[in-house]
Amino acid sequence: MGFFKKFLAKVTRTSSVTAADWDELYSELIASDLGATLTEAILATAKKSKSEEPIEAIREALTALLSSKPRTLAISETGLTTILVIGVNGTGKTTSVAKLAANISSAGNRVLLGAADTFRAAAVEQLQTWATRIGLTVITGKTNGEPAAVAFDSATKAKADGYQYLVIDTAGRLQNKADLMAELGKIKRVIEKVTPVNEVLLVVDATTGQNGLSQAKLFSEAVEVTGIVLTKLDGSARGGIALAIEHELDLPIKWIGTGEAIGDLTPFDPEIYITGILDAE
Ligand SMILES: Nc1nc2c(ncn2[C@@H]2O[C@H](COP(=O)(O)OP(=O)(O)O)[C@@H](O)[C@H]2O)c(=O)[nH]1
Ligand SMILES: [Mg+2]
Repeated sequence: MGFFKKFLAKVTRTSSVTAADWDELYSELIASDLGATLTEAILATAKKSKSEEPIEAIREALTALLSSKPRTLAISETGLTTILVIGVNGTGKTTSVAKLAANISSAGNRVLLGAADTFRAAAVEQLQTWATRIGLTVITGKTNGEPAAVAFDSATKAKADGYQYLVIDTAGRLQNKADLMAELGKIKRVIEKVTPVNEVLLVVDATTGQNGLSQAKLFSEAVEVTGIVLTKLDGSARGGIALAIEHELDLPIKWIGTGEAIGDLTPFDPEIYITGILDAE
């Protein structure tokens, strides 16, 4: 991060910005996974305001690009909050389900887990291992069984036993994209026969850059996504993808993943994020 650092240092030191400086900034922004459209919009703002306070102007321009939708988890009126976690394979769904459940349960809530990725036995085992460590119960089904059946069983159990939260893990791969999207729609409808789905969190791997943006588009066309969990921001990711997703899809990033451990999940704080991008404090 800190895409603007060199540029801003130059702008503050000298009164003139050369064409080469703009080119350099352009390349920096593109390399940060912001995408061309967003990069051009930000540059236009920066160019207009170079004689004033460039940092503040850019900070405002960046803030305006973020979604204004709520970032805190929706809370159910029925007493049971249900969270469906979706996304492409390997993005960090199962890990994020465990991290999120640990976070919610350590705040004093009763949390039930649903292992609706029935396509790989390893996925169920992975969630069970996490659940044992954090002391939670997981509802599972047969390998290659109906994911929607596991979702239904989880919802029924959560409601009957007075749980406050239900977090459901799903599969990221099926025969094809259409099948996956149809399956996710079915899972959601089946849960809704028992209890409302309050959050559909899409997990996006920040290291996949602009590809993460395409995934977010695809999933949000199929299901009503309510928020993003942006994982692997501890790696080589440049983090610009967060801004691109927020701006282009108006989807709020609710959580960020910053490592493989159970505690490596933090609520997304736009101010800290933008300060990180500007690296100006
Ligand atoms: N560095 C890092 N690794 C992560 C993060 N989230 C998940 N992972 C790793 O990414 C890999 C895939 O995660 P998994 O939860 O199995 O993904 P799924 O296929 O979407 O369920 C695992 O090795 C995780 O430990 C993160 O925030 N940072
Ligand atoms: Mg998984």
